[in-house]
Amino acid sequence: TWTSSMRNVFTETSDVTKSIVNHVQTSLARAPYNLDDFGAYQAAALATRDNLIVNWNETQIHFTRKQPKRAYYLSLEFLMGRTLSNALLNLGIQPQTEQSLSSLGFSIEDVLVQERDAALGNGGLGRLAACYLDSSATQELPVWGYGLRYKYGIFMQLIKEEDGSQLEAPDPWLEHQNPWELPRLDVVYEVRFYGSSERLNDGSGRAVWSGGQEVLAVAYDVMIPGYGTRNTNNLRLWESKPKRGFDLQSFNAGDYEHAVEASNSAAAITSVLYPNDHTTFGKELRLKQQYFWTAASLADMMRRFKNMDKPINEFAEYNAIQLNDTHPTLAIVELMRMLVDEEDVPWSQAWTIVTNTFFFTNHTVLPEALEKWPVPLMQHLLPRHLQIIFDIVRRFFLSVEKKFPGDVARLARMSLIEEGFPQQIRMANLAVVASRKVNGVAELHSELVRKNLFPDFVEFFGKSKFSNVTNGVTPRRWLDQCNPALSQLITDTLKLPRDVWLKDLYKLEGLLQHVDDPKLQKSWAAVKRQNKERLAHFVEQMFGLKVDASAMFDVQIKRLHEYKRQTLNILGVIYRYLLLKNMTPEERKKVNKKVVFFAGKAAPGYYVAKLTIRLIVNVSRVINADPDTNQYLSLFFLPDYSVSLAEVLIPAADISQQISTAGTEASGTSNMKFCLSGGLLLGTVDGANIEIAEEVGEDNVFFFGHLTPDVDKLRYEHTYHPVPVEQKCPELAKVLDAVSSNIFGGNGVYEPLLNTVRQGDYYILTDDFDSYIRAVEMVDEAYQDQTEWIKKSIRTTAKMGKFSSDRAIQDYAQEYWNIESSRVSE
Ligand code: DL6
Repeated sequence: TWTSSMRNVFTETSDVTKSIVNHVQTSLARAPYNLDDFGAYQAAALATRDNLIVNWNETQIHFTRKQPKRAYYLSLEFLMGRTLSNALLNLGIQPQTEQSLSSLGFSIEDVLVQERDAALGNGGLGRLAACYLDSSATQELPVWGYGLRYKYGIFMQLIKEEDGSQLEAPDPWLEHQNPWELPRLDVVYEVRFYGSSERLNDGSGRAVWSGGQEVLAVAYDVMIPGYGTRNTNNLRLWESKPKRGFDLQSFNAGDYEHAVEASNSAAAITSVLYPNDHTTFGKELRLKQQYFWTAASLADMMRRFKNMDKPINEFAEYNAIQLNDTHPTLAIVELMRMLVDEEDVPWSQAWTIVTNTFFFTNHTVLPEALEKWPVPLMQHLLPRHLQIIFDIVRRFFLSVEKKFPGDVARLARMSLIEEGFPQQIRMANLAVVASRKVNGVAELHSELVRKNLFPDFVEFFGKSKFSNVTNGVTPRRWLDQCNPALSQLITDTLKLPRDVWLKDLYKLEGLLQHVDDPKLQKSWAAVKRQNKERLAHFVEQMFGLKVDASAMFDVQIKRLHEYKRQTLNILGVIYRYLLLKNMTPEERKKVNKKVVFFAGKAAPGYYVAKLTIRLIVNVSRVINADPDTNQYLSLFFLPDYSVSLAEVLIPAADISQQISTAGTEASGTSNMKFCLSGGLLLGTVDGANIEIAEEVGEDNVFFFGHLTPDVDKLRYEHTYHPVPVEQKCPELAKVLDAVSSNIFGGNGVYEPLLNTVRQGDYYILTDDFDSYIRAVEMVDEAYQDQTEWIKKSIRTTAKMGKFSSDRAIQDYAQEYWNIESSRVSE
């Protein structure tokens, strides 16, 4: 198999042991007989890393020699999670490491959980970037990621004992040395901020930007191993550093504060990840982060390109840059600056290069996420870039005017500058104008991007510039690693080596011919049960409460947001609880037992989302303590949601809730992960749910709710012809009243949350509640017939081929970037 042909530094168990012991004694300077689980993790990580480094080096040499076209994935977020188990899997040395650790007296499970998640992301967008890196390496594509090395990742979420609300604490994930990165102190670029920009007025369009603050960007390389290949790609993360340690003059004058000011301000740039997804705040530090990262990344790409000795006008033939949302849009302006000011390329030629290099992915249609930057802030921080933006605007206006003469309203809509006080730069418009292609992340979303977000641009540039790449997830982490028992069962059933179907996920379809096999059904159910027991055990340890693994496990895990409608779910749980309370003990016995799980973080400033968490926690406290009902319904909010927690929750779910208001969830990716582990989908006709249903068949999903085209009309009615909730949806009104009546405590604290439903109801809960409750009932009914349920579960997993990130990354590679795979020789 491929594992034996890989030229790892070591492949034999005895070599692994030697390497681990060696690292204990040298790198860790510890005695092997006095080692705890954390030390064992560190040593195993270092031993594994030795393999990665060799492959990573070979890969860099291979591509430097070969000089192919490369693609760069620019993302402010990479939500990587843990690395050790993934590296062991991809290197093919998991069994040897397990044996070796066991011979040293450690269990691999205990060792793996010692690793802290690398949580440099908020949610879907960042985790997608991580899946794409895994797939790019696995597909042997020359792709690098570029991001920031935040000192603090996404905050740790604590739940306050007194009132159940969310508390945020910092995530100092680099506290212990991070074995997965290689500091490249030799790869350093200077990045300028502020100062002034003087146009040369020599007809060249060039300018000189000088003065201001200069900081250093230092590279840290994170190795990204492909599965079943030596190819090991690079994720380069930048850390900011002061150019000079401190100001000696101030220091000597005794002004210590001033002496370290500049140094602190430089270090602050990469100190923390902004914890908001779907909202922008226009903060200077965030803009600094964006420019710092794009400038360093482009300087690095340019240096690599120049080493190839090709003429500058061939830049786009060797480089494709994917913009992960609008966050890296300044890269467009920076490349223009470099070409025009530094490389002396005439403007129109530079613009041709730029517009052939960039590709732009939109990840949300929510208006509050569309980035805009105030012109005065840009003028202050990046004066040369503002000039370039205005130059782009001028030329773009001329071309629009030429095509649609006199259409002033259209010009205003399409402008990169929004009028107002202050004027604002519309980053999405800039990204669209300068990119070769623009895509959404699921069919419906891409349609909304064309129709609602950028219709004028579609008319102007033509339809072919706007297309779709449906998201995907890596089956290595999201099936094999997190659900090893199911992976083994699939391998046994398909009678195919694991590495074959894990690299060609369409092979899962082979499960369909065994759906009716009672033996498979039994084993499939047993795997799910085992995963549920693992989760039950985890929850029991955390809460000290028994969890019944024979009950249905119903899971909703994602960022807290009104559009994702965790509120609908919790109101549905309360509805169920009230029903149960009103039943006789005999009636209750007929009810489907259910355990509901929630997890997710709310942006620290998002009041309503935080109230939702508080409500869920307090409802859970009441429900779980109610002896009348708690055998039939229990509820848990698991704090501090992370990639690692998802890896425990997803394999254990019988059903997941994907219940966003139609037309609001661009794609969703947890829906794919649940289905891959055979968890059925209860959801709205939204995002990638639609394509999942197309694949698995509508009989195997539980859809409810209004469709996208209804939503605007309903919102209009809510505003202009409001009907009280008591009249429109009496069942929901009772639930809201129950919360108001204080049975879950709070003394009125939830009123602002309840009022989002009672008044305005932007996310149409009052319109969808009845159909949601009916869908939940249908789920209950379906669960009673366990054989049919298991068949649905097998069919669901079988049809997940399309949702591998390998497919998605090949779409980008072929349709967008035009890059080719190249295997590093064994
Ligand atoms: O494309 C990845 C992911 C989608 O699956 C989610 O549906 C979408 O909400 C999420 N978008 C963001 C928005 N961030 N910004 N800007 O995370 O992207």
